[in-house]
Amino acid sequence: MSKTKGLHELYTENPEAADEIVWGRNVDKLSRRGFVRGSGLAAMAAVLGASIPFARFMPGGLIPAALAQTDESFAIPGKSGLIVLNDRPMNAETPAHLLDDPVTPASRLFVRNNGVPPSTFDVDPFEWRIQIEGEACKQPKVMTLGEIQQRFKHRTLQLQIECGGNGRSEFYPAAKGNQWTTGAIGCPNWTGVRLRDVLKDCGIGDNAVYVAYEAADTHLSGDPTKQPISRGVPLHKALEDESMIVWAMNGELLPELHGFPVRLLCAGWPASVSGKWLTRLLIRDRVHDGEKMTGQSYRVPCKPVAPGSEVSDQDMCIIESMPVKSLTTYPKSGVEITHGTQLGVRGHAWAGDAVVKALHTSIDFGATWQKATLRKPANRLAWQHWSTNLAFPETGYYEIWARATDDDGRSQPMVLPGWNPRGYLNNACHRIAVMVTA
Ligand SMILES: Nc1nc2c(c(=O)[nH]1)N[C@H]1C(S)=C(S)[C@@H](COP(=O)(O)O)O[C@H]1N2
Ligand SMILES: [Mo]
Repeated sequence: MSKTKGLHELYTENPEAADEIVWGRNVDKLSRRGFVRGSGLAAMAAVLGASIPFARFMPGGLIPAALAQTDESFAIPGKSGLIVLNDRPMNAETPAHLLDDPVTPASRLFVRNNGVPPSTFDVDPFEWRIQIEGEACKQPKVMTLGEIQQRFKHRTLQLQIECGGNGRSEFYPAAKGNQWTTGAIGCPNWTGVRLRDVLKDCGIGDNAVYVAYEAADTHLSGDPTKQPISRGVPLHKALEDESMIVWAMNGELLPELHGFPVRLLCAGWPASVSGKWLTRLLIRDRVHDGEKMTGQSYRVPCKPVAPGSEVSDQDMCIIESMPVKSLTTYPKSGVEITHGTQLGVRGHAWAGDAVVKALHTSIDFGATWQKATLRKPANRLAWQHWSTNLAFPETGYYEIWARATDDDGRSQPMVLPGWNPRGYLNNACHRIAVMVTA
């Protein structure tokens, strides 16, 4: 498995050629319908160490999940088992099987920084100041976090947070940016106050359109006139019950990496709208134009485009709700079971602003699907837990595919959704490998 990275590159460049190179160049490696056949199939089975009972349904150009996942981990203070994708800025994701907890512990929440985090470990949280102003703010104010905590009602909600680029690594042609696989998602409990309560206290003008944040982190270049990121949401999203200013995660003060002493949380949208180390809130009379709001950042083509297309800035639209998605968090991909035993399988599903209505699994590469048990969310915008028991007809290599459907009838694509230049919104079915032995 030391060649795993090479395998990804190979498949990203040209999945069909990769099948030929990896599984054998000659013979009928692919049938006309694009399934792996003949000596190619034999080579794949040899590497996996088992036959593949549902090979007839297995699409070509697909790295078996058993080979697609690595286990490298690096040490980040307060984290365990995360995979580091970049160390400046710090970006680290969580392997799927480490996201098994119903409520994500701080030690297993992914980290995404765009700049250099401020050093906040010795600040007094009560004295931290947030400026509230902007063209559409009637009474601009400066409030300390202490004041906010005293004046407004506290609430605790479980809210999902997912990077807009989660899943980017699978797009072809490849998109630049952190090569997230599936681990830039988590769903901790957050404690704070409603963003709405604070905004209303400062007077929301009739001309208000957008609410934006600025923060205390600094630009990678060291240039003090540049901000690493400053994004926002339309007024209606900012005013939702679940949009919060938070200072605690899972009952403890926010970890430094996650925005200590205070951050925004607007769940269900790309997590880039949830500003960490919050210093300023702007009630704006126009769509916010801060760093990473404009150009191609956190935007997708307004109309679908062919893979690899160049899209001009004016044809790119800001991403709002994240799409329906799910993960299998137990068992870990690569699990071995003996033939005849049932396998208990579970995970989470979420759907941006929507609710997940059904979760199906398949053990035959998507030819047939079985309905799993799906629980209601702890509250709106929390992920939902699903579970099921699966039986396997004979020994061999299987993949479990999980597919969620939201209350609008939209479901996850089996392989890849619409290509876009920056590689956002990949909500393809998560796949795990299972080996059934005699
Ligand atoms: N101030 C600030 N806020 C930020 C960021 C940042 O770099 N600086 N990154 C954003 C992005 S792109 C994501 S995905 C989330 C990640 O949150 P986490 O690191 O707490 O998991 O924070 C968002 N808020
Ligand atoms: Mo992100």
